[in-house]
Amino acid sequence: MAVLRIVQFPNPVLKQVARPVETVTDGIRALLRDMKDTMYDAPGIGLAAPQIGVSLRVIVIDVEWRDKDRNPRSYINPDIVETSGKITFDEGCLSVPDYGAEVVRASRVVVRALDEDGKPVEEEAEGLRAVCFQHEVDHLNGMLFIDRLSALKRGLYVKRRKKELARER
Ligand code: K1U
Ligand code: ZN
Repeated sequence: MAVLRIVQFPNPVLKQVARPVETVTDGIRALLRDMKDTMYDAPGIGLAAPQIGVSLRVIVIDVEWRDKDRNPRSYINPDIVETSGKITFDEGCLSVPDYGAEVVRASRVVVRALDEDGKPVEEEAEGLRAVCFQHEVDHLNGMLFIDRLSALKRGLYVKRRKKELARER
């Protein structure tokens, strides 16, 4: 088991557009294993590779593990190919410490990706699972949930975070 350090805002890796995985190798499967360990340890319901400092298009998701058994799923090169509806959800982010805010997103998505064997998969998700897919795919595109807030709300968070970091130094 390997729990990795989660990078936090404003680390520049969180702003990068992550690179697609070309071949699903044992190295990628090992990365996904470590990402699952890290997600459960955090604890979180999803994690994207840039959050552990790896700029590759891979995510892991398990939105129900606190109520049910663990059922982690991995998605390599995920692409949201269809969206519909609207949902407002109070989001948090493991890379944006001590902050939560409401974000409006699609309530239903269809995602295409590769699985851990490199096989194409297509999945439809609704509700929290749909929100989580959008949040994680945003990470792969260098976007945080605070980038989806008003300039005022985002600005207030950024100011507070900068003060906290200055105090830690
Ligand atoms: O990507 C991340 O930063 C993980 C993030 C995912 C997420 C949260 C909320 C809405 C959409 C996506 C988290 O998991 S934050 C922690 C969290 O929400 C949670 C943790 C334990 C139990 C339940 C929720
Ligand atoms: Zn996040």
